[in-house]
Amino acid sequence: MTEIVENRTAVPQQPLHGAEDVRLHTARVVQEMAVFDMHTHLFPPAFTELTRSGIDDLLTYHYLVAELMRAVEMRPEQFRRLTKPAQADLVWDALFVRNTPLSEATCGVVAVLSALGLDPSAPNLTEAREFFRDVTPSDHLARVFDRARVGGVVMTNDPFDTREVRVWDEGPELDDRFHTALRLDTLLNDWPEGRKRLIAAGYAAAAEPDAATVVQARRFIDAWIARMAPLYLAVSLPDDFAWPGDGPRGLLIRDVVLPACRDHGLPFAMMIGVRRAVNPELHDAGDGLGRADVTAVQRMCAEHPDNRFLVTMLSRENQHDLCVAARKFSNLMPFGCWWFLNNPSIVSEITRERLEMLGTSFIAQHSDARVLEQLLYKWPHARREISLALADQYVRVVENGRPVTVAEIERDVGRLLADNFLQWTPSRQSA
Ligand code: HDL
Ligand code: ZN
Repeated sequence: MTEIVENRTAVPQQPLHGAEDVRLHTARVVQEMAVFDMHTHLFPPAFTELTRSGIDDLLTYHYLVAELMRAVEMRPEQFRRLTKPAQADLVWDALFVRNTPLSEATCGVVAVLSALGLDPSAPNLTEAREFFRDVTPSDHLARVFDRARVGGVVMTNDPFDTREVRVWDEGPELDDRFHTALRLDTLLNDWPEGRKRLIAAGYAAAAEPDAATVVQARRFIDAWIARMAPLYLAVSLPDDFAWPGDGPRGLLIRDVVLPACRDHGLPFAMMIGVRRAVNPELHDAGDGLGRADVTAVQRMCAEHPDNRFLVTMLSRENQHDLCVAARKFSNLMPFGCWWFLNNPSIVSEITRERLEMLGTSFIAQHSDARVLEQLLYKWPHARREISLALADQYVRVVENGRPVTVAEIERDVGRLLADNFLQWTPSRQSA
């Protein structure tokens, strides 16, 4: 990853005085910059049943399932009883043939098919299925990463997911483009289940976490850090998340997770504002959001100055709050336009207010991709909005009387799309 950071310094200084030049070079640099995608649900082929790729996975993405349920007379349970190809055929017909693919998720699939040279106006999936049947997984993966200009991705690794544990038990062949993140939702948000899993894994745990449980939970986390060398520890948190928090979650974060992060030099990523299972019938597609209380983030940053916090919030109404909180705490790094915010209109708004309040000290985006080929739309769509927002800000600087150089644009874009995250990871910390 270092080579991605060092290449930028080779570019000669070219003071840009005119708005048109600034816009041209900003667009070029943003398009060409290799990104480090710091939150995804992607896995390399070695993770077998966890990997998602191809037209059937693209079309059964839970974003599209939610949209399908609005377009057809069908209960989610009926849909789930269909085979995956049958589900994909139904989604294609309902959302792409009998409706115009106007939503971000459907328009994204159109972009993916076009990027792969497939017909996004096809009446069925025959052509797409033939294409994906003939690809060589490793070549295809390399081609997608290269075309999306993704230098590396961070997975979401759940030590409470039996499929994931099985892969690690088999000693998977790792791929240096895929990095790990230790996801702790079950431990922190569902203590009865987390306790059960800790005990099943050989770690004693009391019904209400006590001092002995804290030691065991820390042993569990240390063991997984040793096993997967994560770049950060992560948790998604509900919109009513409070800090200091009572109950198991507050105690485990304070006495287990934050000390572990400090001892291992790892950031703690909090993804705040999700309201799980708003419509349980929709399964993965059934989650919603709520406006969260950003003072919880402020208190954590204030109480734990030696911890570094990566934070993304799910409510559009929390974005300005998060920018202001980041101005108060240098150990707080806002990241991404998460989930329901990953739409061009909102990515534009969030990026602009972040530039105005934080300069380049934030992580502009993560893809959250679950299916490999989604990189071919999530990043182009984000790059476009980031580029337009950044160019407008540079034009303001130039119109106020200070030229910008190409080297500065490259440095700034590198920070927003890769370096602000990489500088927080252990390897960079030790460098
Ligand atoms: O909790 C998360 O990491 C979220 O990103 C969920 O996985 C969500 O379902 C999602 O895919 N959002 O894009
Ligand atoms: Zn995610």
